[in-house]
Amino acid sequence: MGEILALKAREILDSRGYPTIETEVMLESGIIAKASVPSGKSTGKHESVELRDNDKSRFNGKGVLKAVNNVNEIIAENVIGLNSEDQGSIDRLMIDLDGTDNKEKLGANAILSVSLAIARATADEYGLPLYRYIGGISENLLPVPQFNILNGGEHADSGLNIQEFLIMPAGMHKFTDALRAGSEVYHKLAAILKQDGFSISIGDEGGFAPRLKDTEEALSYIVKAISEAGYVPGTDILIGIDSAANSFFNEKNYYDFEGKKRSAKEMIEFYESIASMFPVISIEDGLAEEDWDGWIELEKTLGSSIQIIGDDIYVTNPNRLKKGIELSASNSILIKLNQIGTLTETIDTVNKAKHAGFNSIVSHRSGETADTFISHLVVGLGTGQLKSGAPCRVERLEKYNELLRIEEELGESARYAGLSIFEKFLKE
Ligand code: 2PG
Ligand code: MG
Repeated sequence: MGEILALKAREILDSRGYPTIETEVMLESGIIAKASVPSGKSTGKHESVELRDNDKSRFNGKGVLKAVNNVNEIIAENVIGLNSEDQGSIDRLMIDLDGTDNKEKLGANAILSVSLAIARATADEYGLPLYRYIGGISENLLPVPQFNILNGGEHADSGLNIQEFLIMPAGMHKFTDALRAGSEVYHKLAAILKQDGFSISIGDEGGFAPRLKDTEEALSYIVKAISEAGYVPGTDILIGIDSAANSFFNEKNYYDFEGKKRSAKEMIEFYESIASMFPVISIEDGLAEEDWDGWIELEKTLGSSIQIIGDDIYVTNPNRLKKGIELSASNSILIKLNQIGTLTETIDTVNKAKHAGFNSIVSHRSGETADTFISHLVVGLGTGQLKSGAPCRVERLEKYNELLRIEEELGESARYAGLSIFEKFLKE
């Protein structure tokens, strides 16, 4: 039962048209499952290494044939014959085979593609949906989606410093209704922007990328779109941002934000002011990845009423999260499988976060494939929030559509995380 017979990796293209890796695993029973890995653009310095060929004659250096080869030769040789149910020991074996702290030898992309394909094959072997295999019989929590409807930063040429403007239909009663609300607001926003003469071309994650003046103007448009779509901002639909502040943090230690040089303190004051004007309840990467003192201050100032999410600062790494917990540097963490590189380590990080009372937000990357692993992961781990871009572009929608299927399958037992996930921030 569950013996791994073969591994086969290949190079495919992601949503930006750049190479990434897909791996197929075959079990003795004849079950074949595959998984592919996404790729970030605004990456954290401490992420595990995405191994690229750097051979300028192919895909301008972005090929992943070395990673493919590492699966087909090195990993296959060591994993074939093992029992696929032993996820933890197989992941550990790959970490040891790599032997580096950041998976730079085999590539986190190579390792993760195997880790995820093995989990998926094992779920199939048991005849279980993947979320059920990951989470067991008690996990039935559908996440609040974070829809990125306006794109800026490194994901678009809108000129906006903030990378992502997110709407979160937490006030709905079902995931299905949340997806509908997201779509309705998204299309309403398109209509309003168009009417005001702005472009409705889209960025990497499917959100619009109009040349708006600044954060305040962007948030005003979003609030207007929510209301005009028939929803109540701050009650039905909450707002979040991902500043991805590394992208405007200057090596001279200041934030080059909206035409002004700002200290961490001034950035925090800025966040306070937008949170007082708009129903902003979630701020991701408000400060840069190494600005620990700034983060501590941010959490101290806003952490009781705002979900303060660390992405680039933690890179889904249990050790960096441990430091964040000890220092009280935030109250939440973004979870990206490919930042750390195995399913086991990702689950470990989520468990540590849960234990510390942190919210965990499972996330896509800006370069995606059609793989829906994260939809199953978020239900399996019951974290209650998923960020997967706009309700547009099929690589984003596949994640949301898979959640519709899961909600349907769970039937009466499905629960929607809804406002409960934000309760601790709302009661202030
Ligand atoms: C982020 C992500 C996903 P990227 O910063 O949260 O939205 O972007 O994948 O480019 O790191
Ligand atoms: Mg981010």
